[in-house]
Amino acid sequence: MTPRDVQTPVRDGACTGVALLLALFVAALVVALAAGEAQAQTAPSGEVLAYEAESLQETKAATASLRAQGNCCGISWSNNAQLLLRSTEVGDTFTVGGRSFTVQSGGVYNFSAVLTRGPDYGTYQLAIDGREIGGPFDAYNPTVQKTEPLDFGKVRLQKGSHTLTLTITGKNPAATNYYAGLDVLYFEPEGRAS
Ligand SMILES: [Ca+2]
Repeated sequence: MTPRDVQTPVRDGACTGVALLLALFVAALVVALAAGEAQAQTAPSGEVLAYEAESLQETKAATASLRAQGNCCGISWSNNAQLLLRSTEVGDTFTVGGRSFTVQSGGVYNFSAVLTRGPDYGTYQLAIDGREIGGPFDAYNPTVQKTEPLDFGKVRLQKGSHTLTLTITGKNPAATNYYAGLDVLYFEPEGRAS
């Protein structure tokens, strides 16, 4: 018996087999593409992490009134709210984060934040995991306004949970109080190029 003799009677079966293999190949391709998409979505590289300040949990009791404040005063915040500290004196502080502020991939991040300025806003210092980052920020402005993302510099974050602390350090002479308002925090993974 030659190979050709064998092929002829099983042609239908061979066709079915080829169709089955093709179907399996297509299915595998779809799965591979889907997996590729999932990886792209979760890849930390180049992905900016954003945390709404008003969604961060208090991990150390604030020394003044701390609450989420909805849009007001002509301002529309990210997620329609900001985290407002109604401080009345230097030294007021709060710490937020913990499980509500975690990163999945350790590394160096460029930290920037959208903050609120106003006539009754003071000057404050931010710290991440207890370490001061950037200089004191004077949040005084004659009218209430939302800033562009302000650059606070680089911070190394290990995989896991972290904290953000705000401490009132003073106020502009023109400011009528020591309030502080945070809208949203951004952490951009530092590029590996260069
Ligand atoms: Ca917000």
